[in-house]
Amino acid sequence: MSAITYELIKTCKQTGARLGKVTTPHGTFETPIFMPVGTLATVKTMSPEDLKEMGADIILSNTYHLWLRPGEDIVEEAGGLHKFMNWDGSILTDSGGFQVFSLSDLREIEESGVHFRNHISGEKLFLSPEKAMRIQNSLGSDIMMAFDECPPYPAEHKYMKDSVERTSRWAERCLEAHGRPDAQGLFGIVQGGEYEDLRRLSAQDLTSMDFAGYAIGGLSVGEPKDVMNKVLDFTTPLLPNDKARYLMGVGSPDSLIDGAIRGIDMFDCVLPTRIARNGTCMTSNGRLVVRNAKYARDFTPIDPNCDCHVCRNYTRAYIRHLIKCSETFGFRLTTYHNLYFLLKLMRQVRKAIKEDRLGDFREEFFEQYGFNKP
Ligand code: PRF
Ligand code: ZN
Repeated sequence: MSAITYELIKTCKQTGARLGKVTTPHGTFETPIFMPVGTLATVKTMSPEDLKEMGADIILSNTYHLWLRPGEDIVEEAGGLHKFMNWDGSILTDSGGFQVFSLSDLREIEESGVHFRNHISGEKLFLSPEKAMRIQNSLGSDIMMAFDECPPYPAEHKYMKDSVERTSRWAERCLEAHGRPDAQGLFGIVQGGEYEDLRRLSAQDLTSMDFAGYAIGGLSVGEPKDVMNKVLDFTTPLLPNDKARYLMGVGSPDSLIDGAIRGIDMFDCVLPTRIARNGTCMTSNGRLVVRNAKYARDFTPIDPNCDCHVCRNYTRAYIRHLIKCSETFGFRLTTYHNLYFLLKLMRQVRKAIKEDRLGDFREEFFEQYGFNKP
């Protein structure tokens, strides 16, 4: 019995989007779903109680960061990541592959793994498929990710082909090294950039191996939105219908809707939490930069159409004041609202799939958010 199961409940007659149910050792949730990012075993400024209250079922954390600080041995000694951070919902951990490539400038890829430098201390480090599995086994996440390479955009076809083939060999080694397959699920990651033949090759390689689910990596790395949508158009049909599909690092409202329409079930992104700490809010009428001077005397909520705790109790003027003064409570308020906004958007997407009207919902949402404006 796999640690992770996916059940397809229905597909939207208007768009083909999937409504599903994922079960992990820490619960069951409906998909499509958005996963808040808790890189260092905390979703910055949020308590696990906040996350529960806003309706989060699963959060993401990072192998790379927890390996460096505090060290996976300490997390394991605490009884695993769930106990360590007091979160009893589901947890997905990224493998460290992407973080090595995005955070470290000095790196050397070889068949065995990647040599690179610690982005804080400069110390020499080495990460491999086996090490990434061992660390994630110690963390005890519900869903672990295979150790992959995410090449930059654009990358030449030849480079991408070699990379995809190496990622497939690494994927096999990950399955081999996974120590707790009945307690933790392992997802494979399809790469291949914008090249259809390489996405096909990667998907064929990985779906011939027994992963608990499949991610699409290497997107949202600087390519235009229509390139991402085209890649999804030809990649998701290559993945099995009876396993979850996860689009890595994507979290803008338009991409969540357009990804769901293309058959994606799971998403994560630092966007809502990162822009929140910079004073930017997602609202039903588009982005609102609450730091702006024009909100100094605005005693209305961030989003009058939002029913979150923040919008029911605090004003733009107050939140602007806190953020201008770098008061941490201000970051907390904008973070809470932004996460609530995306989690609610996904609830609306699931409801629209149930009612076979996700296409109509997309039109209405885009119109109000301002995506349809020239
Ligand atoms: N691979 C891994 N993590 C990721 C990505 C990837 O390609 C991306 C790409 N957007 C985000 N996070 N392992
Ligand atoms: Zn709100």
